[in-house]
Amino acid sequence: MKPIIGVTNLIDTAKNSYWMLPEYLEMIEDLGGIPLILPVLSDKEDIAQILSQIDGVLLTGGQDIQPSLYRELQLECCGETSLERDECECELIKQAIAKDMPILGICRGVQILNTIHGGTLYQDLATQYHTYVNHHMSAPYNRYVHKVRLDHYLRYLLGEDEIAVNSYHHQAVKDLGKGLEVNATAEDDLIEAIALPSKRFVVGVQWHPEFLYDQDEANHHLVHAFIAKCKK
Ligand SMILES: [Mn+2]
Repeated sequence: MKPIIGVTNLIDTAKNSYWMLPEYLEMIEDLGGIPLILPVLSDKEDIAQILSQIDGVLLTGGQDIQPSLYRELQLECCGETSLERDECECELIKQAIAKDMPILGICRGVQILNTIHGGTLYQDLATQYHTYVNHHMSAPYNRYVHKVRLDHYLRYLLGEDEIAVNSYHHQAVKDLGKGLEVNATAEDDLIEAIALPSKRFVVGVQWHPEFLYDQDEANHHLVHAFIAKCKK
């Protein structure tokens, strides 16, 4: 049986609609899982029941995290937020971690994993983190724009000290949350991946493996390892 991977829904507030980027789903299908787009739920017991039907969680990109969740006021430079999505994902992640379910967070996914553990975010790199590194590339996204140095679990998993990645984010981890380890840093020392070492597989990456896995061994291996951990 293939593992079923719950994929957090994308929300278009302006159009009042839910949507999905096919690359996330294709990546899971190509690497041995069955993707299932998760509804945006608010009831804790409903979330528990949904989690009992899936084997892993993929946290997708999207809106900025509401800064009040990391004890900051929302600055002008912060982008659009979705409290509906934040609240659902916080509960979903807490419950998934409690049952040691594998989680892979991408982009916003690494940011919410850090927030849940008490960490903070840069609300906008352009104004708060002056750097020569391009973290906000334009399409196509299957190109490499900066390198990351790997550490701890990711270095062990990928067997590399350094890999090249794409980069499309205007926010990033600032102060690391409790219990987390930094697993990758960019050339400008920005945190690019985190993991929760006390669990089987809770990893968040700031880059976008869904645009790289089919051309790049490291990202292929990362996502394949996540899906393999989701098998019962
Ligand atoms: Mn980056």
